[in-house]
Amino acid sequence: MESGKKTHDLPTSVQLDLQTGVFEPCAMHVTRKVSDLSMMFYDTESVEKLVKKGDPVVYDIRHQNFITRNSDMALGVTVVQPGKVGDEYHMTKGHFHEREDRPEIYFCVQGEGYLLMETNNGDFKVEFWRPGTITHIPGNYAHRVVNTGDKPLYFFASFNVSAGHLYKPVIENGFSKIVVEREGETVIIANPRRK
Ligand code: S6P
Ligand code: ZN
Repeated sequence: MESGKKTHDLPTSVQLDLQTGVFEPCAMHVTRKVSDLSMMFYDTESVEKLVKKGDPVVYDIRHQNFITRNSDMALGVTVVQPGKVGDEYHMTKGHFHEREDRPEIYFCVQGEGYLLMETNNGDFKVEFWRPGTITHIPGNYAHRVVNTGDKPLYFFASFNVSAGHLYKPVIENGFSKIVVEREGETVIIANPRRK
């Protein structure tokens, strides 16, 4: 995720399109498809089918770092497309920060869904998200966003680059709960991948 090494000692702005979640200038843009999240969704058969059928986009991330001589703020905007893999809603990979003293602010701009958060000793928290919900995520909570709506969900993130991203524990264990559609209802259930 490292990008934008040059310094920003003078004030700098980017311009966000509030409808689409695209901002410019932008140093880093990554698209994650179903195949990039193959270890995240519990229904591996549905993952395989979707990958064969064209590997749809799950979300786009845009990051811009603002490195100065003595600080390292960054912003990210993530647009999660509506959709499901099997009965599990589209979601971000989710990660811990490498540094527990580096929290993050998330701001839901469009769409609706859930923010899942969990510590490495299993303290699980969930926030229902709608436009305007702003959440402070303490540095020791892994965080994942789930889009349960029928439109793109996008959110703004503010964090320090030095926070780092730790994906391995989430790849190996997932979150303790997942968000699925059952009998037409959105429900949060225990993750079947966890023993
Ligand atoms: C960075 C911040 C977000 C995510 C982005 C994608 O600390 O939490 O910008 O990078 O939402 O999620 P993930 O889990 O694929 O990095
Ligand atoms: Zn983060």
